[in-house]
Amino acid sequence: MRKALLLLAASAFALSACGEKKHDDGHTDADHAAIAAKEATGGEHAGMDMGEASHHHGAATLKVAMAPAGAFTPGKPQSVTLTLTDVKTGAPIGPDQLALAHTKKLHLLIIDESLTDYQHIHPIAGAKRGDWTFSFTPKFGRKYRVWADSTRKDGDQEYVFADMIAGSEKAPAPDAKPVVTAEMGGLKFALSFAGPVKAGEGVMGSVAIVDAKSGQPFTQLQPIMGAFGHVVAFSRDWSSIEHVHPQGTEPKSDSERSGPVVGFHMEPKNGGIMKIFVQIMANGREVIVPFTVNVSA
Ligand SMILES: [Cu+2]
Repeated sequence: MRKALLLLAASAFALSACGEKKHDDGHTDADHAAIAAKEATGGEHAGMDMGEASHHHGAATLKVAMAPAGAFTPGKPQSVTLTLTDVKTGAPIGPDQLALAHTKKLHLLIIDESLTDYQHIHPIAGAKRGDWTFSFTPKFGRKYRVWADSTRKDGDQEYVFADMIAGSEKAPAPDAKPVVTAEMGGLKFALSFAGPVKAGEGVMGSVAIVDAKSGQPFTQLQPIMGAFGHVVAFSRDWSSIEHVHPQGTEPKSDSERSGPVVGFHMEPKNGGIMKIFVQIMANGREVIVPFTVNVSA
């Protein structure tokens, strides 16, 4: 029951040139492994202080820290080692101690301070227990927050974060202009809610998808990470990630298709601007659609 309610979120590379990225399977692990392997041989540790103390979301039992192999350059991949430990004992946490959630053991939801450069990455467990590696390409030379989403085999789903400094640039405030429609990857998306979007109140949201050319409802959504759509939301103060629960049945096989609506349920914690990212797979392409809504206090 719990598993069906696990949030999973949008995918990586929200702001690559056209806001979408072609994937064969929706994951970038192979890329990460290749880059990590390459950099492991020639990379120098710049000794930069990138990680910050983890903060806990609810009763978190995990702690993350980030150690990039060197300084970040916007637009260039950098290898990062994430350390996952038990917050009380400091013991390293490896993949055998984590449960699969949406086909992965560890999901990273990464967002810059302006809440525009959203990336969803799956790190690879390293040789040393507790080490996980991934490649990160910041769009901006500024501060990012890395939310690690995992579920201990003997525990509940947890989000813990650490910040990653990709440069000294100051981030602008998140754009407050509401955005509820988008056109990407040959599809048009329209976000709506069944009621008012208020802090502390649950609400059903849905994203209706039509073919951009024909205007016909799009019913060929492909499974991605064990669902037909993943939604993640961040509040303006950068302090929280919202638990968003997908609605509808999950695919049993890769050949299943769905559409034209991706439904979800959420309960915003804070009033103000909220950025919502919806990830879908269509025509073999992964698309991340950004929306902006105003949450009343
Ligand atoms: Cu993930």
